[in-house]
Amino acid sequence: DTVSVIGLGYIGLPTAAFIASKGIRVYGVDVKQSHVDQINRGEVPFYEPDFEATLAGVVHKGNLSAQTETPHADAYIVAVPTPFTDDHNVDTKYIEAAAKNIAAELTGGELIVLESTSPPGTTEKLADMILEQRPDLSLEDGRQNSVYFAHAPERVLPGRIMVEMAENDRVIGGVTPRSGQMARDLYATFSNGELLVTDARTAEMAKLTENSFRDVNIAFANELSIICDKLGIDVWELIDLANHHPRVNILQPGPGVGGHCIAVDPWFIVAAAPEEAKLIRWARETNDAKPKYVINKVMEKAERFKAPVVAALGIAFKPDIDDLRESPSLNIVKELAEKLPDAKILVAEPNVEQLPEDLTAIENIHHENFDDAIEAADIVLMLVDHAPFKEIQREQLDDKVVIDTKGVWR
Ligand code: SAJ
Repeated sequence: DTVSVIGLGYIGLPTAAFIASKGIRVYGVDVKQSHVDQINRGEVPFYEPDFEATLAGVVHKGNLSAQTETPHADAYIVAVPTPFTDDHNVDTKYIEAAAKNIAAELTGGELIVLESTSPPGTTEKLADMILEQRPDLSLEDGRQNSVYFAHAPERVLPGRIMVEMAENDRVIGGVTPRSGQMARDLYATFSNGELLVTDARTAEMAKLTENSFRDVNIAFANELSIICDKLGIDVWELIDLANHHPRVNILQPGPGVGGHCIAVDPWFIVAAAPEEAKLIRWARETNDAKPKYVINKVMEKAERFKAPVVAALGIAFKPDIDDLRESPSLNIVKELAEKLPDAKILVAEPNVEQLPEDLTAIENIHHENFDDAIEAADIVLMLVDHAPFKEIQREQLDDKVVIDTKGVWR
């Protein structure tokens, strides 16, 4: 049996490597030639702890290879981005492109699994797209010309992919009963988790629900942090205390919610049921408003300095990763530089060698190691609780104005 994984990003590539590690021949497909070349050399094009050895192993054994053309395979896994448009609707252009390429290869009997996070109904739409191009194929179970569609949303946490890819339970939704079973068999090759089979729409909604749950809980924490600021209460201590209750588990406040999932997926629910999804929308807006609150706080403190030096600690979207995409901290730093043209912003991000170009292009932003940045600073702004920042000594902060969005120095 052969498997083709379409889209070799944070999710597609580890999935391809895990399946290949079970001795199944996997063809990875990606639009980016440089990405394909890198993978064929056994190199991981992004940072993920402990993944490099697994990838190199399956590539050198010949079980995984990458290419830009979609080949014929017995099963396809589609793991392409599903970004949202300006009006918060899903943009399915990458799914459409994958559908077109897969459709041309099908002969009947194949399984096509959508892994990309998608609004309810997308897997059925993918099936429609393919059948439109290939009216000779059928969606009915058990015919010679049948093709089978399922949704199996990924749930791995970047940074813990090697563990979670193998151990997480998976929700698997078939468009038909047989397709759900076939997808379950495919995932059973590499997953030790429970494989829970349902229909495709429920599986799509389950993924959106999980990330919305987290978003709503973080919004609760972020709102609490603003309330506590006003009331002069330490929100970190408060949450710690409340979480001792056996049925309370509040997440942590911060400078906002970033990444490509939690800040996106709830919008798919809102778009599907705009009248009904009130709390989910409000939570999203609460988290999106948090960076503004942090910026205002810095501006307020900066008033007493003529040309303040601000040490901004961390611009990744969460701790101990190098991923700067959709990062609230990065946006805070950018906007501060613009709003405080006389200030000098010293950005410390130990997980990257260079700041991204859109930051280096700004005159009053400089990359600095965190000790020197703090030393030179009037205002120390803690944005991401990276492990090395936890080693910073209290004495280094004497005489500084400290704004700690992560409760590192409570
Ligand atoms: N954050 C907080 N407070 C917290 C936890 C997180 O402010 O207590 C912030 C982070 O700093 C970050 C954002 O939320 O900016 C998202 O980080 P995250 O660690 O919660 O999640 P992601 O985006 O890395 O991964 C999530 C995971 N989903 C859930 O935990 C329900 C992961 O399992 C999913 O696979 C992933 O989304 C995805 O791809 O959907």
